[in-house]
Amino acid sequence: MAVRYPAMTQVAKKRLVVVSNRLPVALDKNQSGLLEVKQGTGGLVTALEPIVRKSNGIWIGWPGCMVTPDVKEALTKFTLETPHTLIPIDISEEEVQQYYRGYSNKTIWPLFHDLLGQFSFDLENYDAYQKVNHRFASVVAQSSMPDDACWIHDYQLIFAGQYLRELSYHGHLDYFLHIPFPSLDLFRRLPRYEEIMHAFLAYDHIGFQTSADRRNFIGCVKWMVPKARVTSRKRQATVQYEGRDVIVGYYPISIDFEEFSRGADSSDANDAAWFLRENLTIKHLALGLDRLDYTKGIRERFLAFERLLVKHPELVGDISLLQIVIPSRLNVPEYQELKRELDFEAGRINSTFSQHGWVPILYEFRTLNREQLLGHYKAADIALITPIRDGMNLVSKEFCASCTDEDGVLILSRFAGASAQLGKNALLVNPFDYDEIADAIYRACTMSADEKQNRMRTLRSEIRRNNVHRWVRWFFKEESPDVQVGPVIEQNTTDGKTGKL
Ligand code: GDG
Repeated sequence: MAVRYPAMTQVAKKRLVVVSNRLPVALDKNQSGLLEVKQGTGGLVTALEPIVRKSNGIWIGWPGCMVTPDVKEALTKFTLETPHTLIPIDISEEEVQQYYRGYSNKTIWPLFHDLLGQFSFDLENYDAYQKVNHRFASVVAQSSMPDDACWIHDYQLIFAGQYLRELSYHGHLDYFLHIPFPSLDLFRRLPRYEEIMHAFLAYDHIGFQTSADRRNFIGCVKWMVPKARVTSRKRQATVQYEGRDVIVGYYPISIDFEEFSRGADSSDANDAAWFLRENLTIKHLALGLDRLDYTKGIRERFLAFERLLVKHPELVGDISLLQIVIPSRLNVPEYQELKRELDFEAGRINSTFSQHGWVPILYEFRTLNREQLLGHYKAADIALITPIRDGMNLVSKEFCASCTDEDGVLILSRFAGASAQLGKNALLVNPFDYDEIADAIYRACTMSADEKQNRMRTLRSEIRRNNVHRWVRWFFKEESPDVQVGPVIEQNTTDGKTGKL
């Protein structure tokens, strides 16, 4: 008979132990050379930080640097001022190279984003990945109690659950994958895939971003683990494996809608938006905002924007693409190469089309502070979000939440997880189809105010309802989503036809 670990309900009543590659903080030296700990940014932090605090919980992760005595001291001091505890994991420079830049980012990341061309495998990196996962598991085992709710996150820590089991951890283990899960045909290219699959099945509850990811995973289980018995219900599948039940569901991550909406109406955000538009003489501002990553389709977006200028010359001088690229993984050669490509394409397009007082692509390689981020969302008429593949894409949701005047248009890739939820009222595009993107931008520029408002109002109410707080409750089975969010939805394609994914 299948063993059932204690069911994870009422998460608020349990102490939450969140485990992720990075701690939710950033460490920086101030002007006097003293280490300062600041709240980190990004979706995971925004989503989980308040919940970990509320449960007096623990967050276990790598601080992004060696755990020296002054790092420990700074983290302890920070922890004393907050109700939750941060526990740093020490990872050597060589391990960062192999576990993080190597196996996590050269093997799993490209494969899971369907990009076989970027994918490579190295046994030493795989060994280091397992070793570091084991270290995470040991720290979790030492720091948590069986009654805690232990929630492990993302592709860097697939093996942590299995090692916890080997360390005789009997508590309930939850896992959430933030990136897509590939099809069987791709997953089977991963050397030693049986070991990875076995590691996944050590968890009690696995969450994916979309129903397509869950379906891919279940397809792999059926093919690779013939001994497993799978029963599927509407939103959830159960895998019976080695005498245990593993629940497999999908829970599209979201954002704190109210915080973005309120923030976008603040005077700071409005000033930042005004400042941004003040010196631009254009009618339409399209915004791209992405981490430097080849999955985000930034180069393809530049080429699609170039196509727009050729196809619709009446927009020359009237529209610019403001592309913010946030520096990321700069120690990985592929990312350095991508940066060079982007610099080249932006330069080439600008030198071809620029006119006195107008530049087609405003390209900035930097991080924005919160007010600037909100100001950029607020100032933009169009969000051009065209990843080649993306687990969810929070920027698309943040843009809509910040669009309090309901006058913005969201252009979204069909291959972003968010398209399953937002596809009806966004203009959906294929990131490789430059003509389709060009036409969608043209359509956004010529759309009536009424249509913009209807679309944006519906997008905002969808995100308001299914916000990040609901995502957490939904993951822990305390609440259901407000609507059916699966990939089989009616979608308005950019030419107005209706199609099914
Ligand atoms: C992974 C998956 C999935 C970005 N630049 C600045 C800034 N950001 C914040 C955004 C947003 C977050 O970072 C980026 O989230 P995304 O979802 O767009 O992308 P990934 O970083 O690739 O995240 C993704 C996500 O996990 C969550 O599950 O959606 O598919 O790849 O929140 O606002 N924030 C500030 N300044 C910046 O310059 N303050």
